[in-house]
Amino acid sequence: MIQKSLVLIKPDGVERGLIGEIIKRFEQRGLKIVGMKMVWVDKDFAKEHYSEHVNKPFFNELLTMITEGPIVAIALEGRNAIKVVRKIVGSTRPDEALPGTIRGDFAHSLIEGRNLVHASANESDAEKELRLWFKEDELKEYERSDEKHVIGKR
Ligand code: IDP
Ligand code: MG
Repeated sequence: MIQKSLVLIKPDGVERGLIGEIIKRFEQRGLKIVGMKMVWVDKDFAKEHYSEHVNKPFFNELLTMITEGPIVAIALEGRNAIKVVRKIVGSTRPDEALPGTIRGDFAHSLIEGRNLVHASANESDAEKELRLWFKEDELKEYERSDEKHVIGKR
């Protein structure tokens, strides 16, 4: 199934100069970038994005972390993109993330919720999150020249 997923390079990823390194990993895997922008969100927007965590003890810390600097928001498309993207990102806790994953290669602890990236967890989250972060005309349709090999027939 061809899916779209939302990835956010969180403020720690941007401030550490890892934008290119992170995007490269999705791009080289054959995932197509269909939307991308840099945004600095406020707490109200962050509350909406992380509404599922409103009752968690780390919610306030999470809001502070995600609003402390600019974020790169990326919409990715590919076959089973939601699962594939989560695999590339790795486990939530960097101390559990496997080497070879983004969190496993560039972090080792979850200080103040820092783990470099966000990735949609499932189809309904992906739909909701893409609607929140991107206007319809900010998502583009085009063909990558390697689609025959990395995606196959739709
Ligand atoms: P995910 O980003 O891997 O989907 P979630 O469980 O949805 O992980 O948590 C959302 C975000 O909240 C995490 O990426 C991380 O930034 C932060 N977070 C999760 N658990 C904790 C915690 O125990 N302490 C502080 N921050 C946390
Ligand atoms: Mg999550």
